[in-house]
Amino acid sequence: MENLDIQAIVNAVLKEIGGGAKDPAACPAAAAGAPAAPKPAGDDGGLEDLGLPKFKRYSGVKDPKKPDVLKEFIKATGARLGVGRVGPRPPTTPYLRFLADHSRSKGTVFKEVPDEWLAKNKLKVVHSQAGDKDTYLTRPDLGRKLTEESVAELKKMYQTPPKVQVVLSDGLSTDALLVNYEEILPPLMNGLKNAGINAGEPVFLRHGRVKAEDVIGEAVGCEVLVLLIGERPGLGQSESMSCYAIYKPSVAKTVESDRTVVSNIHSGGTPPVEAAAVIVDLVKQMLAKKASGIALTQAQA
Ligand code: B12
Repeated sequence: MENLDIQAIVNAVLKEIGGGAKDPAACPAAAAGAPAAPKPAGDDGGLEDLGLPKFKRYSGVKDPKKPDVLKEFIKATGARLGVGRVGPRPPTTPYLRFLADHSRSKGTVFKEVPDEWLAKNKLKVVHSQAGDKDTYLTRPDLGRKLTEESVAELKKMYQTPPKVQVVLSDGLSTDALLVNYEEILPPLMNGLKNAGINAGEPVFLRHGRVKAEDVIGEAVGCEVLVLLIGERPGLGQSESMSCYAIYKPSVAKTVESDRTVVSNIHSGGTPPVEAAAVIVDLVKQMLAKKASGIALTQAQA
């Protein structure tokens, strides 16, 4: 079948879906105060992007007993509440949204941080022992170690150890780094500078896991290591970043409870600019108390 024929059929179906509920009372989404099902973008286009914020609050419950309560529930969370059903199946809009979110999550895990982006941002690159994405995903242990060359390079680069070292890593979400970078890194580095804290040039760790920060910290010899890494994506949030900070990182001595986590950094959670301020304050606390993780919490009590 010709492409044009297929497009004509798709457009006819989309028109049908979009033109369905003319009476607002007959449209459960409108009744719950949530946006109605997406309309076709036009004769030459398909559906609007179902990842748009307006479709996150979709309600498909027919004749809700308490529309106000339902509206509040839906407003309170990004979880897929009250999407409705058509017989035993989910309705088309939430089903397509699920597929869209799922592919976005898969995409961000498998995507590589482009070399051009690293060059543009003048980031020095170090490598974990996971040589490619497949190895990274199937061998978490290799993501926690650095190649010998990278360790040697770090030792050479930081012969005079900085007080603080910032490391960026793709982790489980490349988009988390690409999307949040410009709003988190400059304010973080400026904040450290303004606080009179000597920070080394940030480096990028490809295919990194959290524990690799111990290896890098030891090689650099810094007092505090701040790792900004892509979080495992969820079905609704694929651009979230975490900060795992540690005082005096050491491969042999560091335990998980020594790490302090600032999670959920993205525009819909803790905005990256705000997170930068939180991290600067955290670093100050770590340097003052000479501790991180649970030891820091105890020292602050
Ligand atoms: C996956 C996950 C886990 C997995 C980690 C397994 C794994 N190998 O991936 C499991 C189920 C084991 C886990 C356990 C815990 N987790 Co958890 N976890 C997550 C999650 C969903 C994603 C983390 C991620 O993407 N990391 C990035 C990838 C690249 O890291 P990784 O190297 O592959 O894996 C390491 C990290 O995930 C790290 N890690 C995971 N959770 C935590 C929690 C703490 C406090 C620390 C220090 C490290 C840590 O441990 C892994 C091994 O080194 C986040 C939610 C989020 N939005 O970030 C919560 C999250 C980080 N976890 C949290 C908590 C509280 C815990 C536990 C303390 C729960 C408990 N009471 O036992 C434990 C502590 C585990 C630890 N390492 O010390 C909180 C941290 C809150 C905070 N700010 O302190 C988060 C933010 C969830 C939440 N919203 O409450 N977790």
